[in-house]
Amino acid sequence: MRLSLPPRTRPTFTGRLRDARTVTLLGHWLGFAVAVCFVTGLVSHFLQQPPGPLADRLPSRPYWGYRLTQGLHVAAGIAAIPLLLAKLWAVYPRLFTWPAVRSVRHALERLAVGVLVAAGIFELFSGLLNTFQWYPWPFSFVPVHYAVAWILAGALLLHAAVQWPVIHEHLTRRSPGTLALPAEDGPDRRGLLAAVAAGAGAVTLTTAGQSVAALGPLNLFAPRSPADGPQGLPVNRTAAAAAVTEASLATWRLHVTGPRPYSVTLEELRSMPQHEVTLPLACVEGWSRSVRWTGVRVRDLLDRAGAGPDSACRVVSLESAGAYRVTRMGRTYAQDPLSLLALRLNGEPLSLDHGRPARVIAPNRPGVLQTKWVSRLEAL
Ligand SMILES: Nc1nc2c(c(=O)[nH]1)N[C@H]1C(S)=C(S)[C@@H](COP(=O)(O)O)O[C@H]1N2
Ligand SMILES: [Mo]
Repeated sequence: MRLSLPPRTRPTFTGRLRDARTVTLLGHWLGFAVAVCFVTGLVSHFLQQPPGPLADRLPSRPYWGYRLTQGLHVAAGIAAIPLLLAKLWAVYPRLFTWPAVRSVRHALERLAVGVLVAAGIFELFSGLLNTFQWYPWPFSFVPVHYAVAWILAGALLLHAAVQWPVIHEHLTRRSPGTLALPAEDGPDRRGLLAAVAAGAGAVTLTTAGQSVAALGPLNLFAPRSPADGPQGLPVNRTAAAAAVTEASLATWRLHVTGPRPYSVTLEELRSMPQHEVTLPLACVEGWSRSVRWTGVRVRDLLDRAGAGPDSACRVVSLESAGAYRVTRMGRTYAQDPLSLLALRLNGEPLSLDHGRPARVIAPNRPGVLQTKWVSRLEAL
């Protein structure tokens, strides 16, 4: 245990760049990135798993809302990684503080910092691995990432409160009469901060192309290029993984339940009024892409089953197992004229991997809920 080394063998640190000012500035940036992640993560959580009474009130507009919040979530998380590494570099000498524990209060403070660091590392790296769809752990990503986010937020607030005097002092200090940084901020500190900012900016710009089309050409490191995949759109769960085959489609009909249940063939669906919308598919795993969808309005299908203008629905996929086989579409989404049971993507019939014969596409809705291979709509 390093913390119990006898005094003479403890390392000493002399670099002035690790002083309170650097630590505070880096903490300020990192805190901002973590706050963006936390807020956008909450948005994502509530759109995916709204508490009961809210399910029918979620906003289906702006149609690009989820794309924006999810893109920010992933970009801020990626930017936070170099910031966290720089911050840990700046503070790790404090691990060797001697005496290791001065008082009960000091012990609690150190414990809180330990929780903060562990939760921060866990959130950033589990999120990063999630964008690679790599789950090298035995637990389910979504609930654990969500729960640890609250631990991180609590530990961060506590840390900011305990350190408030230092934060306050270093954030308000300026050279008298000017807005310039204090004279003690020599070229070395400026260089360090500029390097950290450049690193955070570079990793963000070279990955943000996965959700920001204009940054596509700079997309060097993101696991996905949103234009790769059949019909120019990535596939998360393939038809093979979902055990949906051409054969299983041979007898396909869409069943719609409600006061006047009915079922239709694909031909019949194609002869109903078709609508065209351009909507993004915004995947929780970090990529987004806007494409043109053509199909029948969900609300027209529900109407025909005698469901009222306030009805929501349950969407059931042909897929026989899988966490997203059945999803609920609240009233605001089901009644939005942009919500389609899509049959075409960019003018062509859906490929099997994109959900042939029919899939859901709705505005401001997480990708995981844009159900593919739909076989039944149940009016609620
Ligand atoms: N039935 C079903 N639909 C599904 C899924 C699934 O696992 N099963 N995955 C969802 C996820 S996570 C995303 S991001 C989108 C991806 O759609 P795409 O493969 O057409 O790009 O489909 C969604 N629809
Ligand atoms: Mo997804």
